[in-house]
Amino acid sequence: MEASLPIACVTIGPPPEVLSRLEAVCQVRVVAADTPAGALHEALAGAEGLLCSALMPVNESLMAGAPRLRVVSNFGVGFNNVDLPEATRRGIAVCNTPGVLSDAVADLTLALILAASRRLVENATYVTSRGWSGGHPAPALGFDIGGKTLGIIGLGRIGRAVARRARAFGMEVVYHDTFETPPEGSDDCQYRRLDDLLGESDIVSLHVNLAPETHHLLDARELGLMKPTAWLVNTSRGPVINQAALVRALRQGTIAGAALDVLETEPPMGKEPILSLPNVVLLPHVGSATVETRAAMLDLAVKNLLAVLAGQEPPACVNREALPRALRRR
Ligand code: 8YV
Repeated sequence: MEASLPIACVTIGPPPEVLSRLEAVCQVRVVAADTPAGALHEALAGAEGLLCSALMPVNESLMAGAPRLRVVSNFGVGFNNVDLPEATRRGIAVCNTPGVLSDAVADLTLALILAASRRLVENATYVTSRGWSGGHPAPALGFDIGGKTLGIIGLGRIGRAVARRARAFGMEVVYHDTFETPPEGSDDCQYRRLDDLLGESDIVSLHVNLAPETHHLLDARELGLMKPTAWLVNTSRGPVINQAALVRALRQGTIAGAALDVLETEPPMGKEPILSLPNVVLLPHVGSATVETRAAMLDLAVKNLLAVLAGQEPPACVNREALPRALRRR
Protein backbone atom coordinates (compact mmCIF):
# COMPACT_ATOMS: atom_id res chain seq x y z
CA MET A 1 0.00 0.00 0.00
CA GLU A 2 1.28 3.48 -0.88
CA ALA A 3 2.21 5.63 2.12
CA SER A 4 -0.06 8.65 2.62
CA LEU A 5 1.36 12.12 2.04
CA PRO A 6 2.72 13.73 5.22
CA ILE A 7 0.62 16.46 6.84
CA ALA A 8 2.25 19.89 6.98
CA CYS A 9 0.75 22.70 9.02
CA VAL A 10 1.50 26.17 7.66
CA THR A 11 0.81 29.34 9.66
CA ILE A 12 2.12 32.04 7.35
CA GLY A 13 -0.40 32.22 4.47
CA PRO A 14 1.72 31.03 1.53
CA PRO A 15 1.21 32.55 -1.95
CA PRO A 16 -0.49 30.22 -4.50
CA GLU A 17 2.73 29.03 -6.19
CA VAL A 18 4.24 28.07 -2.82
CA LEU A 19 1.01 26.35 -1.82
CA SER A 20 1.08 24.27 -5.03
CA ARG A 21 4.73 23.37 -4.36
CA LEU A 22 3.76 22.13 -0.92
CA GLU A 23 0.59 20.40 -2.06
CA ALA A 24 2.54 18.35 -4.59
CA VAL A 25 4.15 16.43 -1.74
CA CYS A 26 2.13 17.09 1.43
CA GLN A 27 -1.37 17.39 2.78
CA VAL A 28 -1.31 21.08 3.67
CA ARG A 29 -3.25 22.57 6.57
CA VAL A 30 -3.10 26.37 6.44
CA VAL A 31 -3.94 27.97 9.78
CA ALA A 32 -3.82 31.68 10.62
CA ALA A 33 -0.93 32.74 12.86
CA ASP A 34 -3.38 34.09 15.44
CA THR A 35 -5.39 30.84 15.56
CA PRO A 36 -6.36 30.13 19.20
CA ALA A 37 -4.19 27.49 20.87
CA GLY A 38 -6.96 24.84 20.86
CA ALA A 39 -7.53 25.02 17.11
CA LEU A 40 -3.81 25.08 16.45
CA HIS A 41 -3.32 21.93 18.52
CA GLU A 42 -6.10 20.29 16.52
CA ALA A 43 -4.49 21.26 13.23
CA LEU A 44 -1.15 19.92 14.44
CA ALA A 45 -2.50 16.53 15.48
CA GLY A 46 -0.99 14.07 13.02
CA ALA A 47 1.19 16.75 11.39
CA GLU A 48 4.77 15.82 10.51
CA GLY A 49 5.83 19.34 9.56
CA LEU A 50 5.17 22.86 10.80
CA LEU A 51 6.11 25.94 8.78
CA CYS A 52 5.67 28.99 11.01
CA SER A 53 6.81 32.51 11.76
CA ALA A 54 9.94 32.84 13.87
CA LEU A 55 7.73 34.72 16.31
CA MET A 56 5.25 31.88 16.95
CA PRO A 57 5.86 30.07 20.26
CA VAL A 58 6.57 26.37 19.71
CA ASN A 59 6.62 25.07 23.26
CA GLU A 60 6.52 21.73 25.02
CA SER A 61 2.73 21.49 25.12
CA LEU A 62 2.43 22.23 21.40
CA MET A 63 5.02 19.56 20.59
CA ALA A 64 3.41 17.08 23.00
CA GLY A 65 0.15 17.47 21.07
CA ALA A 66 1.90 16.66 17.80
CA PRO A 67 3.57 13.28 18.38
CA ARG A 68 4.34 12.76 14.68
CA LEU A 69 6.03 16.16 14.27
CA ARG A 70 9.49 15.84 12.69
CA VAL A 71 10.30 19.36 11.55
CA VAL A 72 9.63 22.92 12.68
CA SER A 73 10.63 25.15 9.79
CA ASN A 74 10.91 28.72 11.00
CA PHE A 75 10.21 31.53 8.55
CA GLY A 76 13.09 33.59 9.98
CA VAL A 77 16.64 33.28 11.20
CA GLY A 78 15.80 33.57 14.91
CA PHE A 79 14.67 30.40 16.67
CA ASN A 80 14.16 31.57 20.25
CA ASN A 81 10.44 30.91 19.71
CA VAL A 82 11.15 27.17 19.80
CA ASP A 83 11.96 25.17 22.94
CA LEU A 84 15.10 23.77 21.32
CA PRO A 85 16.14 21.21 23.98
CA GLU A 86 12.59 19.81 23.95
CA ALA A 87 12.51 19.64 20.15
CA THR A 88 15.86 17.86 20.12
CA ARG A 89 14.70 15.45 22.83
CA ARG A 90 11.69 14.62 20.67
CA GLY A 91 13.78 14.19 17.51
CA ILE A 92 12.24 17.25 15.85
CA ALA A 93 14.50 19.16 13.45
CA VAL A 94 14.39 22.93 13.94
CA CYS A 95 15.21 24.81 10.74
CA ASN A 96 15.70 28.52 10.05
CA THR A 97 16.58 30.92 7.23
CA PRO A 98 20.10 32.27 7.81
CA GLY A 99 21.93 34.40 5.25
CA VAL A 100 19.08 35.40 2.97
CA LEU A 101 17.96 38.23 5.27
CA SER A 102 21.33 39.55 6.45
CA ASP A 103 21.49 42.41 3.94
CA ALA A 104 17.89 43.48 4.56
CA VAL A 105 18.37 43.57 8.34
CA ALA A 106 21.71 45.37 7.96
CA ASP A 107 20.08 47.94 5.65
CA LEU A 108 17.36 48.56 8.22
CA THR A 109 19.97 48.89 10.97
CA LEU A 110 21.70 51.64 8.97
CA ALA A 111 18.30 53.22 8.34
CA LEU A 112 17.75 53.35 12.11
CA ILE A 113 21.23 54.76 12.72
CA LEU A 114 20.60 57.47 10.13
CA ALA A 115 17.08 58.10 11.42
CA ALA A 116 18.54 58.66 14.88
CA SER A 117 21.52 60.76 13.83
CA ARG A 118 19.57 62.97 11.38
CA ARG A 119 16.37 63.14 13.47
CA LEU A 120 14.33 61.80 10.55
CA VAL A 121 11.14 61.11 12.50
CA GLU A 122 11.11 64.49 14.24
CA ASN A 123 11.89 66.35 11.03
CA ALA A 124 9.25 64.47 9.03
CA THR A 125 6.66 65.08 11.76
CA TYR A 126 7.63 68.77 11.85
CA VAL A 127 6.54 69.03 8.21
CA THR A 128 3.40 66.85 8.30
CA SER A 129 2.13 68.38 11.55
CA ARG A 130 2.41 71.82 9.87
CA GLY A 131 5.22 72.97 12.17
CA TRP A 132 7.33 74.12 9.23
CA SER A 133 4.49 75.90 7.41
CA GLY A 134 3.33 77.34 10.74
CA GLY A 135 6.72 78.95 11.37
CA HIS A 136 7.44 76.84 14.48
CA PRO A 137 11.06 76.41 15.56
CA ALA A 138 12.83 73.62 13.64
CA PRO A 139 13.91 70.44 15.43
CA ALA A 140 17.43 70.45 16.90
CA LEU A 141 20.39 69.58 14.68
CA GLY A 142 21.42 65.98 14.16
CA PHE A 143 24.96 64.58 14.31
CA ASP A 144 27.41 63.18 11.75
CA ILE A 145 28.08 59.45 11.88
CA GLY A 146 31.35 59.69 9.91
CA GLY A 147 34.26 59.45 12.34
CA LYS A 148 32.02 58.13 15.15
CA THR A 149 32.40 54.69 16.73
CA LEU A 150 29.86 51.96 16.17
CA GLY A 151 29.89 49.13 18.72
CA ILE A 152 28.47 45.93 17.28
CA ILE A 153 27.42 43.29 19.79
CA GLY A 154 27.30 39.99 17.89
CA LEU A 155 29.57 39.85 14.83
CA GLY A 156 27.69 37.11 12.98
CA ARG A 157 26.36 37.38 9.43
CA ILE A 158 24.13 40.36 10.19
CA GLY A 159 26.66 42.09 12.44
CA ARG A 160 29.30 41.81 9.71
CA ALA A 161 26.89 43.16 7.07
CA VAL A 162 26.24 46.15 9.37
CA ALA A 163 29.98 46.63 9.90
CA ARG A 164 30.63 46.79 6.12
CA ARG A 165 27.94 49.43 5.68
CA ALA A 166 29.11 51.46 8.68
CA ARG A 167 32.69 51.48 7.36
CA ALA A 168 31.38 52.84 4.05
CA PHE A 169 29.84 55.72 6.04
CA GLY A 170 33.24 56.43 7.59
CA MET A 171 32.53 54.94 11.01
CA GLU A 172 35.06 53.18 13.23
CA VAL A 173 33.76 49.74 14.14
CA VAL A 174 34.43 47.82 17.34
CA TYR A 175 32.69 44.58 18.26
CA HIS A 176 32.00 42.24 21.11
CA ASP A 177 31.35 38.54 20.65
CA THR A 178 32.49 35.23 22.12
CA PHE A 179 35.54 35.30 19.78
CA GLU A 180 38.36 37.83 19.96
CA THR A 181 39.75 37.33 16.44
CA PRO A 182 37.42 38.85 13.88
CA PRO A 183 36.25 36.38 11.20
CA GLU A 184 37.71 36.66 7.71
CA GLY A 185 36.46 39.71 5.88
CA SER A 186 35.88 41.76 9.05
CA ASP A 187 39.48 42.66 9.93
CA ASP A 188 38.57 46.32 10.25
CA CYS A 189 36.53 45.50 13.35
CA GLN A 190 38.42 45.65 16.65
CA TYR A 191 37.44 43.32 19.50
CA ARG A 192 36.41 44.89 22.80
CA ARG A 193 35.22 43.50 26.11
CA LEU A 194 31.53 44.28 26.48
CA ASP A 195 32.02 46.96 29.15
CA ASP A 196 34.75 48.66 27.10
CA LEU A 197 32.60 48.63 23.94
CA LEU A 198 29.72 50.21 25.82
CA GLY A 199 31.91 52.98 27.20
CA GLU A 200 33.57 53.74 23.89
CA SER A 201 30.76 53.60 21.32
CA ASP A 202 28.71 56.51 20.01
CA ILE A 203 26.17 54.02 18.69
CA VAL A 204 25.70 50.50 20.06
CA SER A 205 23.92 48.00 17.80
CA LEU A 206 22.70 44.55 18.85
CA HIS A 207 23.00 41.52 16.55
CA VAL A 208 22.87 38.51 18.86
CA ASN A 209 20.48 35.58 19.07
CA LEU A 210 18.08 35.63 21.97
CA ALA A 211 19.15 32.80 24.31
CA PRO A 212 19.32 32.48 28.12
CA GLU A 213 22.82 34.01 28.08
CA THR A 214 21.72 37.06 26.04
CA HIS A 215 18.40 37.70 27.85
CA HIS A 216 18.72 41.24 29.33
CA LEU A 217 22.33 41.35 28.16
CA LEU A 218 21.91 45.11 28.38
CA ASP A 219 20.47 45.91 31.80
CA ALA A 220 20.71 49.02 34.03
CA ARG A 221 24.40 48.43 34.79
CA GLU A 222 25.36 48.07 31.12
CA LEU A 223 23.25 51.05 30.02
CA GLY A 224 24.97 53.06 32.76
CA LEU A 225 28.33 52.41 31.08
CA MET A 226 27.23 54.05 27.82
CA LYS A 227 27.99 57.67 26.93
CA PRO A 228 25.18 60.16 27.68
CA THR A 229 25.36 61.14 23.99
CA ALA A 230 25.14 57.54 22.72
CA TRP A 231 22.26 55.85 20.91
CA LEU A 232 21.24 52.23 21.26
CA VAL A 233 19.99 50.39 18.18
CA ASN A 234 18.25 47.01 18.29
CA THR A 235 17.18 44.94 15.28
CA SER A 236 17.70 41.56 17.02
CA ARG A 237 15.20 40.60 19.72
CA GLY A 238 13.51 42.86 22.28
CA PRO A 239 14.37 40.86 25.43
CA VAL A 240 18.11 41.30 24.80
CA ILE A 241 17.52 44.68 26.49
CA ASN A 242 15.77 45.13 29.83
CA GLN A 243 13.14 47.51 28.47
CA ALA A 244 12.15 48.90 31.89
CA ALA A 245 15.81 49.76 32.56
CA LEU A 246 16.07 51.29 29.08
CA VAL A 247 13.05 53.52 29.73
CA ARG A 248 14.67 54.75 32.95
CA ALA A 249 17.97 55.39 31.13
CA LEU A 250 16.16 57.31 28.38
CA ARG A 251 14.21 59.40 30.88
CA GLN A 252 17.22 60.19 33.03
CA GLY A 253 19.49 61.04 30.11
CA THR A 254 21.87 58.15 30.89
CA ILE A 255 21.89 57.66 27.10
CA ALA A 256 20.67 59.99 24.36
CA GLY A 257 18.20 57.74 22.60
CA ALA A 258 17.17 54.34 21.28
CA ALA A 259 16.19 53.20 17.79
CA LEU A 260 14.38 49.89 18.04
CA ASP A 261 12.84 47.52 15.51
CA VAL A 262 11.97 45.05 18.29
CA LEU A 263 10.35 45.29 21.71
CA GLU A 264 10.14 43.00 24.73
CA THR A 265 6.46 42.32 23.99
CA GLU A 266 5.35 42.17 20.35
CA PRO A 267 3.03 43.61 19.38
CA PRO A 268 3.19 46.00 22.35
CA MET A 269 0.08 46.11 24.56
CA GLY A 270 -0.20 49.85 23.89
CA LYS A 271 0.51 51.21 27.37
CA GLU A 272 4.27 50.64 27.46
CA PRO A 273 6.13 53.85 28.43
CA ILE A 274 8.66 53.27 25.63
CA LEU A 275 5.88 54.11 23.12
CA SER A 276 5.61 57.69 24.31
CA LEU A 277 9.20 58.77 24.91
CA PRO A 278 10.50 61.61 22.72
CA ASN A 279 14.01 60.19 22.26
CA VAL A 280 13.07 56.90 20.61
CA VAL A 281 12.58 55.76 17.02
CA LEU A 282 10.35 52.68 16.90
CA LEU A 283 9.58 50.28 14.06
CA PRO A 284 7.22 47.27 14.06
CA HIS A 285 9.80 44.43 13.61
CA VAL A 286 10.41 44.95 9.89
CA GLY A 287 14.10 44.01 9.61
CA SER A 288 13.45 41.41 6.91
CA ALA A 289 10.32 43.03 5.47
CA THR A 290 11.16 43.48 1.79
CA VAL A 291 9.49 41.65 -1.09
CA GLU A 292 12.76 40.05 -2.25
CA THR A 293 13.97 39.02 1.20
CA ARG A 294 10.65 37.60 2.37
CA ALA A 295 10.44 35.55 -0.88
CA ALA A 296 13.96 34.19 -0.34
CA MET A 297 13.15 33.37 3.30
CA LEU A 298 9.98 31.54 2.29
CA ASP A 299 11.83 29.60 -0.40
CA LEU A 300 14.46 28.47 2.12
CA ALA A 301 11.84 27.67 4.78
CA VAL A 302 9.93 25.53 2.25
CA LYS A 303 13.15 23.77 1.17
CA ASN A 304 13.94 23.00 4.82
CA LEU A 305 10.46 21.64 5.46
CA LEU A 306 10.28 19.51 2.33
CA ALA A 307 13.81 18.12 2.74
CA VAL A 308 13.10 16.76 6.22
CA LEU A 309 9.69 15.39 5.17
CA ALA A 310 11.44 13.61 2.27
CA GLY A 311 14.06 12.15 4.65
CA GLN A 312 16.86 14.40 3.37
CA GLU A 313 19.22 16.79 5.16
CA PRO A 314 17.72 20.30 5.17
CA PRO A 315 19.87 23.25 4.01
CA ALA A 316 19.65 25.01 7.41
CA CYS A 317 19.05 23.21 10.68
CA VAL A 318 19.97 24.47 14.15
CA ASN A 319 19.84 21.09 15.93
CA ARG A 320 21.51 18.66 13.51
CA GLU A 321 21.73 16.12 16.33
CA ALA A 322 17.95 15.67 15.96
CA LEU A 323 18.23 14.73 12.27
CA PRO A 324 18.81 10.97 12.54
CA ARG A 325 15.35 10.63 14.11
CA ALA A 326 13.70 13.56 12.31
CA LEU A 327 14.43 12.12 8.87
CA ARG A 328 12.44 8.92 9.56
CA ARG A 329 8.66 8.76 9.41
CA ARG A 330 6.94 7.68 12.61
C1 8YV B 1 10.73 38.11 10.79
C2 8YV B 1 12.80 37.61 12.23
O1 8YV B 1 10.20 39.35 11.10
O2 8YV B 1 14.24 36.32 10.91
C3 8YV B 1 13.86 36.59 12.04
O3 8YV B 1 14.33 36.04 13.04
O4 8YV B 1 12.51 37.99 13.31
C4 8YV B 1 12.17 38.24 11.07
O5 8YV B 1 12.83 38.01 9.90
C5 8YV B 1 9.86 37.10 11.33
O6 8YV B 1 10.32 35.83 11.26
C6 8YV B 1 8.52 37.24 10.59
O7 8YV B 1 7.75 36.19 10.79
